[in-house]
Amino acid sequence: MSGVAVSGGLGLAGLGISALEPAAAGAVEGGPDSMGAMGSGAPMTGATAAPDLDPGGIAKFAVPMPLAPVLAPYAVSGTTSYYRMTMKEVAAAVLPGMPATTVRTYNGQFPGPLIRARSGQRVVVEQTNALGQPVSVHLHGAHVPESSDGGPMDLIMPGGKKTYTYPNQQSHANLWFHDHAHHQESEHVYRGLSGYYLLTDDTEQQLPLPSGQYDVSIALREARFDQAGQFVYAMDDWANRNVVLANGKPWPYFQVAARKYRLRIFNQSNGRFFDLKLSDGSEFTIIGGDGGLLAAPCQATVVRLSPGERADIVVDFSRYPVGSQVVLENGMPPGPVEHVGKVMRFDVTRTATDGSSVPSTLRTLPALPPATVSRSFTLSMDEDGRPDAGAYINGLTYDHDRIDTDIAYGDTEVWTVTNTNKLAPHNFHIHLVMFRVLERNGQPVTEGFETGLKDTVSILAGETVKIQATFTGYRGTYLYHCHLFDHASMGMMANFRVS
Ligand SMILES: [Cu+2]
Repeated sequence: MSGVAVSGGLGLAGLGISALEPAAAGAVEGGPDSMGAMGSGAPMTGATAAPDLDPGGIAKFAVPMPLAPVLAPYAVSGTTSYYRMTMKEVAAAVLPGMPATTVRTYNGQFPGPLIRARSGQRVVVEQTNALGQPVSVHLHGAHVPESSDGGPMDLIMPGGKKTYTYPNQQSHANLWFHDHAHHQESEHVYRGLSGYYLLTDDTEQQLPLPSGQYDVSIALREARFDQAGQFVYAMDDWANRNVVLANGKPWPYFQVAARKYRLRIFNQSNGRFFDLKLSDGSEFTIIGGDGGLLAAPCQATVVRLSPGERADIVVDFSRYPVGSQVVLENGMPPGPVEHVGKVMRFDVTRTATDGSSVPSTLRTLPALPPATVSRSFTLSMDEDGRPDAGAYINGLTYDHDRIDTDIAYGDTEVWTVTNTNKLAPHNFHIHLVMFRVLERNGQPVTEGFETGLKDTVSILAGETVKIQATFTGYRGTYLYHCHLFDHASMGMMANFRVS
């Protein structure tokens, strides 16, 4: 199967993942049989003494989805824009009718602010750590020097500052930034440390795609709350995070005009995959992924996003009469379908003119040079329920001092990456470079969502992907890892060195 079922079924049969099923009344769905365990068997519930908030107690489609707050530079000099952010804990109004939730944020925003950048124009961000823990800021999908990559040991200590420089010597892409402090990234991102970074260029700007108020960024994630409305965090807690947040609100609604919208969807979850579809099953147009626009748009009824991935889609709401409501749904387990099967709702409230269109050609992708090196990687984790479950790449947990893969500067390599687990889904993210997905399960990837530039690729239990990347631009030590933050924090991460 391809990574995205362009139409028809979700293609999960044979992958150890059953379809979403309604939960027993009042029960929190879980257990290894309910769906592909995201991890190590039995759900972990011991993180807090407070009982969980029943997701059914949170009204759906009751709060509006806010737009991502745009951060303005504090200075611009030549082609460089300067930003400042302070990482701090704040109380955010997340759950309607509940006490505020304590979250860890960039600049007090949950999720973090949105930076707009342009290819070839530098962005400099001074980050101040006003949290009580060490942090590291990684700009996901960015082509940057090692010193600004936000490595797991390149920490900003409490009270400290670090200035990150993003050269933006790459084409347009929907990037995002998040914490990457080793062993801490999972909890830090879960508690709120993520933000948006839209990089644009002339190629993208010249297209007549929906723009302005009709170009909307949506960050999705999962969460678990206690009855006081506070986050409950436990490592590898795949079975219990059954609340879906869009731009920081649970199952929000968003009012739209009956016309085309561009929706840039970010999966900022720790561990949740989404198979996104519209409740009436109708088609939308996929125009891009992690690394910007596809060469050509494709029609789809579902798009799969594993944690870290982005989808850029155009939905034409003109097909719905004013007064219609269409739900963005999720077809990917685990969890009770009445909760995790819903994401947000679009309410068509007005008409509007629409001068936008989706051209049949969006961009020219870089040619694939011949590869000179081939490597193989296995992703695995303990899924027998042991309490100290580990997660591995080629059988090893992450060691900051170990170079796992030595790469000659400029080389083009083909990496075959296999998820050897029986249940747990993984994905694969490489820092520094964008890659191309050549094959999935031995089948060439020739159409659809995964044909563009990628920095993260989903790999369900038993799946194998073959990807190709050219390692150029910067020398240094960078990471590749599973982007289920829990798994990365458990050790499914490794170093490569370009020299
Ligand atoms: Cu994983």
